[in-house]
Amino acid sequence: MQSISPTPENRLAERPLGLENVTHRVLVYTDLVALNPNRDTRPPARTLQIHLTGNMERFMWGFDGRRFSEIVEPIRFERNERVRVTLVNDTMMAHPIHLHGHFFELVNGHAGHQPLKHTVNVAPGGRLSFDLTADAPGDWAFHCHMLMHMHAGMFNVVTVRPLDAPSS
Ligand SMILES: [Cu+2]
Repeated sequence: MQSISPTPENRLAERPLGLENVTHRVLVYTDLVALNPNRDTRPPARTLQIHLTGNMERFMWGFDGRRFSEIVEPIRFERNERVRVTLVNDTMMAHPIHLHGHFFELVNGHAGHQPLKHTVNVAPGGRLSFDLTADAPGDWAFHCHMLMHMHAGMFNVVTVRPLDAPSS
């Protein structure tokens, strides 16, 4: 592991890299409030933690210490289950993590009006959570949107099953 962050922490209220010292106003994630109430009011039935990992020297990136070519299992969700997913960025780079097929709610302190996102930028040494209702059956890409990171391994498949259940 290269340049590992010792204690990832919630950095949603901090300005992103490069905008720390500008004089104009900078919106941060804790400023975002959904205009409409969140549709799924169920508390998460389970939690899932995923580490964003890398080796800057070898330019390898991945989830939980493995790049995609080494990952044997997709990330599985039961259809319509409600899960709180925590992303822990163990690296010293930002990773904009993107989930296809769904909008998730960023847990940013505005319960009931959590902002809907499909991509969230995880600050270096940052950790954050989103609440996901896995309401889109199928197989979906889940990856860093820095395409060089994706190609270097920070990618996995999200599988939502069953395919044929009636949606609730
Ligand atoms: Cu990345």
